[in-house]
Amino acid sequence: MLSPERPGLFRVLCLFALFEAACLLDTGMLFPRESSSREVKELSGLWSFRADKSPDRNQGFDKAWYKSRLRETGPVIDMPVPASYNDITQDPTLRDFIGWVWYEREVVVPARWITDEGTRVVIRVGSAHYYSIVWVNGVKVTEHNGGHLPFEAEVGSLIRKDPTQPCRITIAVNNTLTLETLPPGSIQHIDDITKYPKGFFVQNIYFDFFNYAGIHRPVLLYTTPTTYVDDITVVTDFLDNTGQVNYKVSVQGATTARVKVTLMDKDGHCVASSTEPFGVLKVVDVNLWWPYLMHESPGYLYSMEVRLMAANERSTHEDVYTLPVGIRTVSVTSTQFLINKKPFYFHGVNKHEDSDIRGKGFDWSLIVKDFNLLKWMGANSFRTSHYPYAEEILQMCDRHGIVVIDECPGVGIKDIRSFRNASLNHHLDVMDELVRRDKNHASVVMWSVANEPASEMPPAEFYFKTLIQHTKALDPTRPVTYVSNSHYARDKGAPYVDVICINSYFSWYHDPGHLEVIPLQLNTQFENWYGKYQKPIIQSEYGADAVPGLHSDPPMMFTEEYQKVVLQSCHDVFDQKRKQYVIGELIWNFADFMTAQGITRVVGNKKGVFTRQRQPKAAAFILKERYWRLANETGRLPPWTKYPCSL
Ligand code: BDP
Repeated sequence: MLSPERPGLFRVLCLFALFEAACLLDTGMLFPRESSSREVKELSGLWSFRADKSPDRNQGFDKAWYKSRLRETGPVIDMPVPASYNDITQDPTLRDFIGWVWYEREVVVPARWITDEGTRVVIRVGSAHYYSIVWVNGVKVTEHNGGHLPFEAEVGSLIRKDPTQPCRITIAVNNTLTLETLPPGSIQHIDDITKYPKGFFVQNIYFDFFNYAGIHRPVLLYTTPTTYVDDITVVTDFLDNTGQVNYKVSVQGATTARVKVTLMDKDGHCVASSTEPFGVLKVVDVNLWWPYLMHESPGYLYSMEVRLMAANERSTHEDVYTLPVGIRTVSVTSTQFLINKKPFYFHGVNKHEDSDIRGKGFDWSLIVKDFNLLKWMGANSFRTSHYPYAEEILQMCDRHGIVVIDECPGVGIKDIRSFRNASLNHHLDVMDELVRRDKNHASVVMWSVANEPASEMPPAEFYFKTLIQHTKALDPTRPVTYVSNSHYARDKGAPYVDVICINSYFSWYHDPGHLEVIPLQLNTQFENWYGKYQKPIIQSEYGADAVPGLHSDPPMMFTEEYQKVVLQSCHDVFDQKRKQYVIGELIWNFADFMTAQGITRVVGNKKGVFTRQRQPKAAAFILKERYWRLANETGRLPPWTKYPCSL
């Protein structure tokens, strides 16, 4: 458990542990940023595309499609990157495709990248779902197991081999989920030819969102010098008015290099500096990073410029990387969640990366719209249900002060075979990748290792104990949780989490239509969990489906009125319990989203308070009123934000 009591010693220990943990990972995964020493070339746009519809989905490998231009090995179509491929065409077999798809793009690389041997050229894929293999000019450069997280490879030597040729990038992506993937799934072949066509198979999944696939986030080429800043780790603290930035810079490509670290405020003034690769920067009269609606200037970020100088016999290289840094602390007691030593109440949402046509494809317009809606409704937080979101989204959270519970793709761990070592090892690797990617975001205040696993099964105890301890060793500065919907007394992982997160759907999946049971059942739920574990509780999901435009009074399920009353009945109980140990409420869901087809889903899950096109349902106004009231009660707001109607 994180303790606020002995912050000084505790923080120093944490810092060393975090640096040790960072060393266990091979390399860093800094977000690619341009600087005087680094260039970035975005490869977003149209790529050539083909799904391998051969019966075993292996034709692409048998015929080595990566060796020549994709259009020379068969027909191709245009495919936007980033985007899920599923909803781009009118072809139902592509929407529901399972197996390998192939992407290809030729890139003209600046001549200097080729001629200058002192330049490292890296290809980086923001994420592709699920398993990816990357070739450059027919040579395999990397493969990656898992969606939602970035991967990269150095390609300089390959593009230098024949500078007269454009650089041809081929990426094969396979969306098949097995008992050992995260999320898990299983492939079921059905051989009964009296009922199913020959070769019929389905992908079974145990989670409630469409298994969108393809290259979901931007693909980039970027450069660094050959001696470069590979990773930076920061852990922040403060005492009275003085902020502390504990940092460590990892360098690759040289055994000796000089480092200059400069911390600048918003106006570009230097507030602290050092010439050591690790140490503590002290900031007098610190501007802390505060959540949205908790302070008049939320999301304050300093800039930490790391300048690296390395010399060899012939020349001097300089690498410059600038990291945004928010100075804040996070801690947990048995009844509170503290940010900067002050109680923080999560009034926010669960989201999905999901929209029409793009599926899970990265889209700035959608991201900015969603942030505007979050701020409009007075939400101060969200959970990245049920997988890590794009880094650009976390950067927005840092800047706007939106607090994040960062969840890994451990959703739908229901089959007992998914608790075996192979699954656990992969889950540990994914946590390594997630913490490595997101450790420096001020907005990220807690890790969630899973959503609604079968945590009552006997092997769940060892599984979650190992996973949570591993995550705490990776990052001792943040609390760790997983989201439960199992019975409080039988939940095997709860003793190991710092915060209890519970999902429940009273008068929906249980006692449908009986709104009157909500107060009693929700109250009992809280008392049971707190009584057994004495840990703070977040209602991490609650809600009801509403088909927009469906109305009834008295309220009936699936109408906007019913959704409203479910929310209001829960809010009454939250208001009693937040005076005790309930530290947050996150609505399920921010917006309607696509799911697999099934008899309980009407073209997707309709529990959004906004439609999939981001228009408000009646429930959005209920939440807006409530969240602004909570903010006015618990936060320190500037006059212009006091009344939402003035926005
Ligand atoms: C919860 C799941 C979430 C679902 C939601 C629902 O965590 O992924 O979409 O139920 O059924 O149990 O709407």
